[in-house]
Amino acid sequence: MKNIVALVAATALAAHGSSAHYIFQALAKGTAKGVPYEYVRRNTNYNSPVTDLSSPDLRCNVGGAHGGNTSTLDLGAGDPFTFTLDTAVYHQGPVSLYMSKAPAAAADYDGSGDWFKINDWAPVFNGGQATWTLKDTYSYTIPRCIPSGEYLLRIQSLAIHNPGATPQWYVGCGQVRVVGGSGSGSPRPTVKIPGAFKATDPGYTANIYNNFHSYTVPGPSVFTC
Ligand SMILES: [Cu+2]
Repeated sequence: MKNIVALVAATALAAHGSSAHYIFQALAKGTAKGVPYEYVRRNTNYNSPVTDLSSPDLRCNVGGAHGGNTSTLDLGAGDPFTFTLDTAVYHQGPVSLYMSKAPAAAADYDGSGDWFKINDWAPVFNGGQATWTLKDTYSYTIPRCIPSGEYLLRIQSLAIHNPGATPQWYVGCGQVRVVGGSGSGSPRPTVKIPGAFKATDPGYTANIYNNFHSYTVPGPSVFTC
């Protein structure tokens, strides 16, 4: 068993050094794949992860603090949307969706306000095996009850494939204008980013190769209408 664990770890390290990582590049309405960087802020760190839990880059990736050349996508409350990557996510770990309402235009917002979570793709445990949702597209819907307005719509892959090493965050932010929202209140619970994720979070320190039978995705609980 030890040898299998060592082999898995070595394979993960090899993959890490030799092949491309992945970038959340596109956002579109429905299940379309979208155009890279039309509605997703362009990052400047190629496909490298963010690893510093105290960095503002955790919000929208390196280079994603503002949306100068990024358009804002109109979505109705309740509409489906899809994020597409250049390469499918292949590091094990949860994928999560967050939103944060901009004070005015999404393009001008740095994401320093309140964030709420709208979905987790957590592992499914079956017969002692964990299955992660590792894909090149992630589709979900805008909650019907949130206030109309402009938001950052953030997707995150937390890579915990290499226990003992620093986990990696692959993140991207789309800019959306939500119309027809029925909610006038503020979705809860909210967190700040950075700040939402701690080095002591069980979902951050988990060893997915050793006695892995349950998992708690880092961050706040998922907001539902
Ligand atoms: Cu990697």
